[in-house]
Amino acid sequence: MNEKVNYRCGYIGLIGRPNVGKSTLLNHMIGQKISITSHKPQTTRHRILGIKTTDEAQFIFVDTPGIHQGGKHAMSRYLNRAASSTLNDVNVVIFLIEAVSFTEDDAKVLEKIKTLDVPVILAINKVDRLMDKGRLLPFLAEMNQKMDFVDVLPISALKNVNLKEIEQVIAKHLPEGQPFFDEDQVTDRSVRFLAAEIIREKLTRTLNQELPYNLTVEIEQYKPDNEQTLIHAIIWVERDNQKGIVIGKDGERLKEIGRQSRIDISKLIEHRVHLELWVKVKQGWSDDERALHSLGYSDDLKS
Ligand SMILES: Nc1nc2c(ncn2[C@@H]2O[C@H](COP(=O)(O)OP(=O)(O)OP(=O)(O)O)[C@@H](O)[C@H]2O)c(=O)[nH]1
Ligand SMILES: [Mg+2]
Repeated sequence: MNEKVNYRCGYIGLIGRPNVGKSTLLNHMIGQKISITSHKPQTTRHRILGIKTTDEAQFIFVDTPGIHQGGKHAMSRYLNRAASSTLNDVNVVIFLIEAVSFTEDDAKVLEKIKTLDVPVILAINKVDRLMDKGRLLPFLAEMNQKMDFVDVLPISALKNVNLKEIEQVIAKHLPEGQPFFDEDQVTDRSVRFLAAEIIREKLTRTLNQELPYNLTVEIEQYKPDNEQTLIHAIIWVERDNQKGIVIGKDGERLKEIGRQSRIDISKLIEHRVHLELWVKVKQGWSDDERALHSLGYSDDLKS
């Protein structure tokens, strides 16, 4: 491969409290759905890379779980750890907050960011929801006092506002270097991992309140052949009554979750999918370090 002149390449950490729109931003920067999203906090559970390659630079975005307070629970600790450890491995940080509020959780995240020695861009997301645009200017001024950000940009990840601009700002701060990944590679994760995440997204969006936090998805079998890809997935819940809720009356809810998942997985792998879902109970899995590990919640970056 020819050496590219003046090329830039580096890692950009998307950091912020739960639900500010980190995964939405990753997907919209890449122009492809890689990381799952929902209106519930703590949707993202793993670090995941989204890679965008242009003629000038390769942007390697690192989506992270939302950093939050508390965290005695094993899953909660795992999420904070996964996000915080990312901070040490990136060249640029995008600190996401929402227009126009700065919460206690945001302050906690800022504390962590302040200890770093990398350029930090503050992105004030969801400006599309802001009815009174006049509130933005004083908020920007207030945020500018918090830290010496290399730039502060109001954005809407969902409506693609200022995303080109933020890309230009990031590019200026990436180190010079050759691309790490092939130009057509968009993520570091396997399709098997992405399939499990798609199923978890449908569950998270469908089920109410606490239930999404009590479940995880494990792909037991993933077998592509000429006709179709056969996927067997287990949805692990914590209690018997949760199993009933996921399955729904006459199995209708599970059927619908399966239908939506199959469509999205099929689109992703561009192949017909035969999907079978099983719901099983593993008591207390989310507060048990060993169970977490065996279900793929370990601190390394394997997919
Ligand atoms: N109106 C509006 N909604 C947005 C915007 N960006 C994200 N959202 C919504 O905010 C919710 C949370 O988005 P996510 O991208 O899942 O947030 P996250 O920061 O990744 O959350 P965790 O993974 O839980 O930490 C979803 O319902 C998104 O559709 C935006 O620019 N405008
Ligand atoms: Mg997320």
